[in-house]
Parts: sequence; structure tokens; C-alpha cells
Amino acid sequence: VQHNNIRALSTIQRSLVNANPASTLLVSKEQSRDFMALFPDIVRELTDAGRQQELPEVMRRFARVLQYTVPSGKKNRALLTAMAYNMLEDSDKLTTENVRLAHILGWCTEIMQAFFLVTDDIMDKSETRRGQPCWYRQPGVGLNAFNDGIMMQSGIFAILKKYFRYHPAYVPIMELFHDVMLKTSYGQSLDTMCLDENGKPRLEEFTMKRYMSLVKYKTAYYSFQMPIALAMYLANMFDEEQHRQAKTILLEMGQFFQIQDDFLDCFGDPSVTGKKGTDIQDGKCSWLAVVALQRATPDQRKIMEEHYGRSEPESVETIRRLYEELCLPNTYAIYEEESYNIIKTHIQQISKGLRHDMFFKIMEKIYKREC
Ligand code: DMA
Ligand code: MG
Ligand code: MG
Ligand code: MG
Repeated sequence: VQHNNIRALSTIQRSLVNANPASTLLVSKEQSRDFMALFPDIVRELTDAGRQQELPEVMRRFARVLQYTVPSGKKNRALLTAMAYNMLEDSDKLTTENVRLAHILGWCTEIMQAFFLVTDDIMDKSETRRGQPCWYRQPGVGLNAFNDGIMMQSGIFAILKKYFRYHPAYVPIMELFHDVMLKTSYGQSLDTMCLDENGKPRLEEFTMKRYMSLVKYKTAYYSFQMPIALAMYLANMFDEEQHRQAKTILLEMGQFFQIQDDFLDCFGDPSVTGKKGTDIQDGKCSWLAVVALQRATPDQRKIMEEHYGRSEPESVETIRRLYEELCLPNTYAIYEEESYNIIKTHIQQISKGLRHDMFFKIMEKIYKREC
């Protein structure tokens, strides 16, 4: 019954009825503070480790980029590693030093996320990110942001070397970063191929199958599979079958998460998400576009062909109205609930000694999210 009414509710009402209690914390407030307190050390390590002082203006620039783009997000990916490590490690090994290592891995993931977002915002022509102008829109930055992204990417490996060089998990951790960066870049590449050479969306290629593999690569690996695999390596868990089982479920969660992202791009509140949507203007192969095309009558498909992927506000509004006409907010609400239940069932089927409560906690964190 609630589903049928959901469309009639305003965003604000919807948040009162449905909102995820943002209070679902992955780690304690104290641990969160310790994690945040480590960031200045990470920046210092990358920008003034004595040996670098030949290039003071580069180091100032690097510090500025890191400060602007890294710590302002929700830090969910970093906190996933911290939370998983707390749950997976033997209690006698859960020392201050080891927890600090989990936090360092968390910051590496956040730096990775930041450099993908810096370049993503250029490619997507976005205006805002985390409630502020995108980095490339800062005065004097522009396309130089690509090099800032490369500095961040390389910096991750400098941090890993500094803190993990003699750690037994150094090589698997490093390989995981390399591997997942490559996968994410494949996803981003596929994401740019929604348009043909004339800049028109290739609507005939917007299938659910293509969509699901696109989002697996561009989002699910780095946002869910990697943070947990990092915690497992740190906790000395190298069993391949265990990693495989965790991956299966985490990639499912990652796909769920990107479907939410696509919904929020059009129907979310920018003052809550911190970013103005661009998927319609960019002609993206988004979940909304794929479902709309599945349902569209020939006339509605014509509307998609005419207006999708155009930046004029009238075209964007036309597409948004079409989505509403096709009851996509309702479909989304149903999808979100059903898929939450399916993922929970899959969590219960994990057999290889992985804690179910860890996966449930992740689901609680993202279910019904609004940012
Ligand atoms: C995000 O896709 C994927 C990566 C790897 C940044 P997106 O463009 O939908 O992200 P956002 O909505 O945050 O711009
Ligand atoms: Mg984007
Ligand atoms: Mg993008
Ligand atoms: Mg998006």
C-alpha cells in the first residue's frame, strides 16, 4: 500500500516515512575520530617527507588537492574496512597499531575514490560534489585536475610502501589496489560509451544486462568488494573460497548501491546528496533510463530519443516527467525493498565461516539511503 502512495509524497515527506536512520554507525564515534585524526599524517607523508623539498610548490598543490577532495565525503568505504577488520581480527591482535593499519588502508581507498571522482566529474560535466564545486571547477584547475588525479593514484602506492613494506599482506594488498583500479577504469570507460560519435545516446544498447556489468565494474568492486577484502588480508585471511563468497555478495550490494545512486541523481535532493544530477543531460545508461526503455510505449520511446542526453532544462524536465508517468519512483521503491530481502537471503547462504552480521551491517547502512 505504501508503494502505491509513495509517488504522491514529497521528498521531505518520503524522508520522514522511510529514511534510513543515518545513525547506523559502522564504527564507534571514538574510532571514527581516531580515523579522521590520521588524515593530516597521510597528507604530511605524501607532501613533506623531507626528501621531497626540491619541489615545494608541487607539494603545496598536492596537499591542497588532497585536502579539498579526500576528507569531505561520507568515508563509508574506509569505515567498511575498519568495521570489517574489528569484526574479523582475533581479539589479541586487535592492537592500536593494527587498527591504525586498517585506518591507513581506509585512507588509501578514500584517496582512490577521490581521484576517480575528480576525473568522473570532468567526464560527466558535473558542477558540485559533496556540497562544494567540483575540484576541476576551482579557479585555475580545469583539466590540470587529470594530473592531480595521477598524483593521488601514485601517492596510494607510496603510502602502502611506507606502512606495509614488511607486512605479510603487502603484496596481496598492493595487487588488489592495482587490480581494482584497472577494473574501475574499465567501468568508467564503458560508462562513457553510452554516447555515439555524434554525442547521441545509444538507446538500443541500454539493456539491463549491460547496465549490471557496467555498474559492477565502475562501482561495486572498489566500493564494496575491495574494502572488505583489504580487511580480510589484514586479518590474515587468504582463503580463496572465502574471498570468492564475500565477493559474490559484495558485488551484489555494489550494484544495489549504484542503482540507488542513479535514482538519487534524478529524484534525490541535491542539498542532501551534495551533488546536482547530470545523468539525463549526459545521456547515461542509468537504471532509470534502462527501466524506462523497457516499459516505454513507442510514443514514449520517441520522447526518450528526442530529449534524452540533452542539456536544455525543458528536455531534462520532459524526461523526469516521463519517468514519473512510468511510475519509476514506485518501481524503485519496490526494487529497493525486494532486492534488500534477496541480498539478506544470500547473506544467510554464505557458508565459509564469514560472519553474517558483518554483511547485514553493511546492508543496514545503505538501505533507504538518501545520500
Ligand atoms: C560513479 O559513477 C563511478 C565512479 C567510479 C566515480 P557516477 O558518475 O554515477 O558517480 P556520481 O553520481 O557520484 O558522479
Ligand atoms: Mg558522475
Ligand atoms: Mg560517471
Ligand atoms: Mg551518479
